[in-house]
Amino acid sequence: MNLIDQLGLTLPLVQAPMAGVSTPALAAAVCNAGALGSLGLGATNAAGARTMIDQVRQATNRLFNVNLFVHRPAVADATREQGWLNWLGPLFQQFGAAPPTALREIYRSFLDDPEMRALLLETRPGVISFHFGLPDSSTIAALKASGAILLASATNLTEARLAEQAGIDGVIAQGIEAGGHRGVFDPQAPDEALSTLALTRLLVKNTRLPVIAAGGIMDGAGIKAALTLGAVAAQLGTAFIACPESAADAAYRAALLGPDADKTRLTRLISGRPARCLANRFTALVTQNPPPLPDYPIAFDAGKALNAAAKAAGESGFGAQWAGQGAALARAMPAAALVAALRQEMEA
Ligand code: FMN
Repeated sequence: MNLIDQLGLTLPLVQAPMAGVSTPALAAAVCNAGALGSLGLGATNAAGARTMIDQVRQATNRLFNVNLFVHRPAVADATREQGWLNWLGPLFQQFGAAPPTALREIYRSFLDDPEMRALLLETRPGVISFHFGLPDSSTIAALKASGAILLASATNLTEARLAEQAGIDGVIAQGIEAGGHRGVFDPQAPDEALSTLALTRLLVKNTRLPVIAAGGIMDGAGIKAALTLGAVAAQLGTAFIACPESAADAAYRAALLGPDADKTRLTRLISGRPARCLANRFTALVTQNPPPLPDYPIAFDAGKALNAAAKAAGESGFGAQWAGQGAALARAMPAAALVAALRQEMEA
């Protein structure tokens, strides 16, 4: 059976997991509309994940996807962290606030989270996807034995081959156009910055895995293009941010639907890892000669604190407003209506 039939989809569409933005209500609405809804569990702990999984199950009987961050666990470095806080200090002052006195690793990698592993084996979500890397072979074997279909993001052929060798069932070809964090396994390695088009084709031709194309796809025409390239489905993130079911705040929605949404930037400054964001005051700091950043997600602790201070002073330009290159095509409509519109566009 092919992956789409295994997933029980009536439309080759995955709503991207979006930690902090996707919600159980969004995932359930997408599942009930015939596509694959996803929960982003990367920035939560096992207790938070349990609640979210329960909420999806109360709202749909269909399969859904849960997503984990599998990055190299952060290494604390007090000198870098203090240097970064010192550099951000004047910005905090501008908003009448003081920077935090220390930074924390605000969430754990799945590599370092046995409670999350146990929760997944207990609650048995039907689909589990990985971002930033792969779990160890015993965890992959245990999750597969629990019945889960496993997916992993890849940004180049090497990462896709590692996923294939590890026994992953499908690969998400994440192009440079994509909103949010790049799934690169090693953020210090040179980045080929492959487009969704080139990457999808590379993975279709050079792996045996079903490929799900992701990055810059906003409508039925984009999904059809991905299928023409040989993908079995498309994964859309930015397209779902303006849905009322998402957790995006008012400023994020306004920026996404505003006149400058065609301007996005890939930056490490917000979290410590490369991620695509709407151009804003935070992404503009790159021209100010920033010092070395703390490890991901320790740097994100500072980024979130700066955004909170700015927001409290009425400035929304420091938000992590992740968005892909197609952001200006975003539509503000309920998720079920958006999935129906995508279906209609694909059939046109
Ligand atoms: N991918 C993940 O695997 N896990 C995440 O938690 C995650 N969070 C994201 C949050 C936002 C707001 C966005 C826009 C993307 C996120 N991504 C995440 C990346 C998506 O999986 C996907 O690669 C991307 O949305 C595709 O590009 P598009 O946004 O142009 O559709």
